[in-house]
Amino acid sequence: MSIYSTNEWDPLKKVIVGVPEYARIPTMDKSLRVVNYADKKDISNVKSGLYPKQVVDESNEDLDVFVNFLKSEGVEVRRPNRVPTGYYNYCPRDSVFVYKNHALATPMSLRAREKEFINIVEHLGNNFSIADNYQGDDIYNEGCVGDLEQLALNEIAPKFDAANVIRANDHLLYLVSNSGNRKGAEYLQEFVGSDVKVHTLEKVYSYMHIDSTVAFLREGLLLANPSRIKSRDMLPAPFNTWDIVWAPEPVDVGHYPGLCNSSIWTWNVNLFSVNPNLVVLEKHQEPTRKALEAHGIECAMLPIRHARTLGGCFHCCTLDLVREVR
Ligand code: ABU
Repeated sequence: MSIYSTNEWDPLKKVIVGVPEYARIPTMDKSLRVVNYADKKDISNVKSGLYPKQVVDESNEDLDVFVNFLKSEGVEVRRPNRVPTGYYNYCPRDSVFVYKNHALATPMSLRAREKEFINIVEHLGNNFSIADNYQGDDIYNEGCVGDLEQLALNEIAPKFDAANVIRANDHLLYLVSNSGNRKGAEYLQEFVGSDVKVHTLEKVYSYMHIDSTVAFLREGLLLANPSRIKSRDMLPAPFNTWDIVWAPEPVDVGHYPGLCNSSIWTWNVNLFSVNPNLVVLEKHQEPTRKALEAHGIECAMLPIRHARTLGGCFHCCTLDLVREVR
């Protein structure tokens, strides 16, 4: 089977691990302005262009350690093409949604990322489709700049990054935020069909992606970011009856000066499950390790120095292709 995965925790058999070469911050356009920088009134000091060589070299060192660990666990590892691209090939999670044996290149929120899937497509099997991606400028809401109550994407067409979604078999959790609108959730619901339910999480975190807010650890157990999920009632059913590990404050390992693409919660909530009893966690996150071990989850503590610089820890920089069929 070339791809098959329906949740975030079944035993991992095959995965794509991102690459840092040619990672860049694109030149400012309307999409980047509202999706990535809605919180900044003044963007005159936002850099664009390639990330520094030090970031690329150190990320390669760390990802090599991660890849070797996965291989030692019997996982087949694939990598994106190491070629120039509009944004990067570091987070394959963001561009392609895998469910059962289907892969969908989602209608990504940033223009510079619309074609990113091309650099992993050879690993996605035959059941691969590309969502129509609306091109009009009127999808972007400039009113969101400086106003967290407004989101970056107008509801005139589906737009979402694949990392706005996490999977729990017949139930998917979709974050409505700057990188995914409600129309995107409706599109996803049609894509997965009526046997599966797409639940939306709203007014929780307006910035990017769900995987620093909630992580599914196994059936009935999730890790939640207490700075965003203030009580279990904020989660839709069935997740509001699951056991919850409240993520401890992360240990902030910092970022490259002037380059930071994610919140501190990337360090711990953005972990990656190898199986229901083993996750990969950033090596300084001892408080989170203790919290997970209390639930019988072992943690492989690995380095990933530029998780905040590049905007992704172990969940973001992977895309699970095959998890063992239950
Ligand atoms: N790409 C996930 C980053 C989310 C965050 O900033 O918390």
